[in-house]
Amino acid sequence: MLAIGSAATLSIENGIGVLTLNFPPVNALSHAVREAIVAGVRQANESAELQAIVLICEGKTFIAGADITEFGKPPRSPNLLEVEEAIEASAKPVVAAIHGTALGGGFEVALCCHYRIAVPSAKCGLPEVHLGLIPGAGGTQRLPRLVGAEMALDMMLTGKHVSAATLQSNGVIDELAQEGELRRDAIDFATRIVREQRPLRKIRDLNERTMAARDNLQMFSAIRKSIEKKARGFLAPEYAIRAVEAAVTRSFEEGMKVERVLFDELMLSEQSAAQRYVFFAERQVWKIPDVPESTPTIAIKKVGILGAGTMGGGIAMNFANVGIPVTIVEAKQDALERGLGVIRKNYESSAKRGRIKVDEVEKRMEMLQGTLSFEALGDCDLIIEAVFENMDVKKEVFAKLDRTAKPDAILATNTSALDINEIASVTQRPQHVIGLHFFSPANVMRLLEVVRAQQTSKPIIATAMQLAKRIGKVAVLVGVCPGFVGNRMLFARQDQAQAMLMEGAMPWDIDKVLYDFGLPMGPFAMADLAGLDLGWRKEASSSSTIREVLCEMDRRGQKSGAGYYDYDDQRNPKPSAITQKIVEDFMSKAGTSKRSISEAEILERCIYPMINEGAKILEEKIAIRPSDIDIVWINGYGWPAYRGGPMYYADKVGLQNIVGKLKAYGTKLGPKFVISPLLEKLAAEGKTFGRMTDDS
Ligand code: 3H9
Repeated sequence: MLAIGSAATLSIENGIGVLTLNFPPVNALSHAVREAIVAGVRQANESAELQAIVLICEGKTFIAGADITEFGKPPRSPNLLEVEEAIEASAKPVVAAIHGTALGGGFEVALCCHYRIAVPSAKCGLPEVHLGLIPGAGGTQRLPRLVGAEMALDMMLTGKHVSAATLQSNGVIDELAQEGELRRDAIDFATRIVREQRPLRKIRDLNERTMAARDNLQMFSAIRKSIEKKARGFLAPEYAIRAVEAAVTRSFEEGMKVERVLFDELMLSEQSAAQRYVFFAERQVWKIPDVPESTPTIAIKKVGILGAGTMGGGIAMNFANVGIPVTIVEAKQDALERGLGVIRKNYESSAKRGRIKVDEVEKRMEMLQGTLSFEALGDCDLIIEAVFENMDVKKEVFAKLDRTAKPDAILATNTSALDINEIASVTQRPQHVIGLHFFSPANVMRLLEVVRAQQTSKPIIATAMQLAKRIGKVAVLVGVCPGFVGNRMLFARQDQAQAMLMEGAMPWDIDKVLYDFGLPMGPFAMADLAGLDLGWRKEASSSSTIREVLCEMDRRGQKSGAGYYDYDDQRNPKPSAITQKIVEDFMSKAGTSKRSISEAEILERCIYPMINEGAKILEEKIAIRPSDIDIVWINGYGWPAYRGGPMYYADKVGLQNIVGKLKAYGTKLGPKFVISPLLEKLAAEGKTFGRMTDDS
């Protein structure tokens, strides 16, 4: 066996050269890996003993893409295109042997090999879109030549990982290997290729599918239309479409040039920089300084959920989806049946849309056991309460849980704002109490705020984080304060949105600015969606706020056909003359006069107080790091990933500018508004949140 640089070895078996990359953690195409591939292919070609080459990887995966940490640094030769040229031009057939995931540049390298073999569990994908990029090493030109423009674009626009079986049926994977026997089967396959004198198959030369697509160019406008809503504001999806259009309408060489120009432009864009930041931020959240990876965890074999309402039901689905049995406890039979009925309907509609297999509906329902008996929670390892959001109710439930649950069970609350220390205080085991704040709809939203109370033990935190990963959530560990991270910042924004109503901005003026900024909706549309009557009681209502008046008029939001907005049958919102009149009446009662508020002011007064609150959250150590706050906002509130999250955005605007504006808005921000000392300090020292820990 021959060492090829620091990242690979070349060994010879039965006349086949096995070039094995070994570059943990994911065999990314760093400089060392690129060099090793070029050198390995050259040496194999020079050796008279060898007749074919197998490119295979050690560790958990085939090449997972270009090395993202190298982006933005000066380029070093050989670049990826040179690596691919070396493979494609090899006089001896090169076989990619794939396990784990071949992603981005890794998949593109595989597409330059003459043949591909994969184990059944392997997956391939082009996830560059999540980094604000398009495939930049020929993926946009080669894949359409193999699978057609439509499927190729589907992979590029979704970034999804496609199974080896599907790819085999589409001609991307030539052979499936036996699981666990990839090396043996790849050598075998290469030997057959040599024996049968198969040609050096180059995907770049296959033009049949792209030529055929020339008769169907309207496909591209249909694809553009289909992604309009999801891709709003993002550059990369449109660029991917343009690159594939070039694959269809131009020669391979010209298409490659188009891809390069588009890729380079995106690489230099602010969007990609932000999305690359998000990539690493999403991986940081799992790292908790005082809870190391070695912390022992508790096995969660059964989960109990208290409450079968919207939240409880949605939470239960997360566990059923991964095969963890769930006991759902309700107080009344009809509520229980209603809750289970909603879950079944959700699964059935997923099956109808092809998101899950039809037989999965029953399999998942079988994981859920509904009961009226509180005692049935006695054998659960984790119990999550999702009952009415009221401290007295929660305390009563926790005292009862403490008596019922087994001694080492985790007791979790799904409260979105209440003091978990107070809830924990009624139990004999506060170290086992934790917050698991799911976001609605709980079976869909990726975010989970894991709330650490004063006495929550480290194994309980480690277990919660591990479980979150298992159910596919992005978990962010936060501390106890009203609203935790996400809602606390949301409250700061709502304060200003309400204040601006009283100065003359209408709900739709404010919402439009935030929508145009890239958020899925503004505060008033969001309130209408959630229901204005959340926490409202008719008996206690005294027409003292705009919201109360709206509820008193049965304008309770989307569900009642009207709220801040008027809604048609399709729930499309329209500015409402009634709401406008209510707002104006409130203004005249308060003696305030209407002024024109610029879009810039609306944006700054909505976003900068959130950033200020984020800074206070860091000061109080409620969040571990600024990027954790960004992940909360991206995954829980739809903050556009291409703007990197509120704290990242703050750094781009400049903290001095933000503090300056907050000071200039002065009393308009309200008498209780206080600028965070941390924000002021960082601004005064010319620092950023991103480098806060390095510098301050
Ligand atoms: C591209 O290829 C562009 C080309 O088209 C054109 C170029 C010219 N680079 O996710 P994990 C690190 S763009 C550097 O926790 P998992 C990651 O930060 C690229 N580092 O593991 C983490 O580090 P740490 C297209 C990378 O098992 C560690 O590896 N490719 C890269 O849950 C473990 O990662 C992608 O976008 C990378 N490419 O998931 C694929 N990838 O331990 C991105 C990972 O210090 N990667 N790291 O926190 C993934 O999707 C997942 O990492 C993968 C494994 C599915 C592979």
